[in-house]
Amino acid sequence: MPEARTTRGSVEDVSAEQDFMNLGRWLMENTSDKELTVLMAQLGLACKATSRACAKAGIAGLFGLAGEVNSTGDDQKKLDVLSDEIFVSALINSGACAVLVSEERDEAIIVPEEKAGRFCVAFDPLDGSSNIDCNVSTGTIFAVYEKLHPDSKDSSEADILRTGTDIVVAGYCMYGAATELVLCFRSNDAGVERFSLDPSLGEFIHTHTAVKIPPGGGKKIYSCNEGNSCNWDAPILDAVAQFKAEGYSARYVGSMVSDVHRTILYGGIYIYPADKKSAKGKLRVLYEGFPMALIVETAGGIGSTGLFQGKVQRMLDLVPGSIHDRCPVILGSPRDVKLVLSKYEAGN
Ligand code: AHM
Ligand code: MG
Repeated sequence: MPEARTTRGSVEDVSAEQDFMNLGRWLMENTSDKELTVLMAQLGLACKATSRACAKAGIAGLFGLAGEVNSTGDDQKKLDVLSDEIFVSALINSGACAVLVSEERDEAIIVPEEKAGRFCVAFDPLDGSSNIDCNVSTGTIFAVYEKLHPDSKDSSEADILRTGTDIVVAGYCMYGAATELVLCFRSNDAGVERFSLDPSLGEFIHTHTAVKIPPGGGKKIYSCNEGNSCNWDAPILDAVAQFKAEGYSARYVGSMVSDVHRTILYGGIYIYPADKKSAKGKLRVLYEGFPMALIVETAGGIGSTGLFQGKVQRMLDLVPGSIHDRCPVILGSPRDVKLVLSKYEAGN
């Protein structure tokens, strides 16, 4: 008699290890907008290509300067330029984009009519450039908007110079020990979604849904470049002094994606304030401040500018004056952001 074969379970019993919820499948199940699905798939592809470029940079001779200066006056690295080209190509060829803003380009790209779609994307293709050459985590940050008049053939910077509350999808991809993509669809009830790149499959696999900052604020961590403290205003100095007095740990990678990712997962606060030298701070509104603020708010946190242009402001309510405009950034758990904001109130 042949041995009885193991009875297989039903389709529903297939374990998560065999049932891959990859990015493509997740998008198809979670948005009915085909054009947006194609766009997000192309963004995912560009993230994978950038991850690959970062991973093989040493071997391929991709460390070092490209010899140019970008839109905000920083020296461009070879990987800055390469990742910019990867994202621009993927997005234009998606057929879903009308306007593109990249940190690495002075001007917005208005996509030619024959390839244009309904969406506008602002992105920093490889944020944390100072960390590239020593193999410390970097990331991509992006914000997707729908055109003001989706049916119109005309597109301009005005389609993207809007408040952060108009963002349709915000996301970032971290090129760290693992490559992780984090997405936040404004209209999706699920909230902040995490995907990890499985290098052997070459696919982003969905790992966590509705990610939230730990209740109560999580670990006591403050994250800022304290080397700038001699130029900070009194409320930021007071708040950081209080964090230290209360036994907080300092953690600062110097890559916004890594520092914000840790803040969401562990708790605490990330600060890049305005200071005496930079009245608007360092970080860019459209492709650094806004997408991170939307993700942090959706995860239950707060994204503020602190005192900026005469008032304490919710970051997402800003209207950028130009595509590379900057703003101060104070984001993280309500416990810690409220402490900073209380210092501004006390100073009034
Ligand atoms: P970049 O876009 O030129 O890479 O600058 C943005 C980065 C952020 O990732 C990071 O939070 C910040 O700059 C670090 O700045 P600093 O080196 O002044 O601490
Ligand atoms: Mg950058």
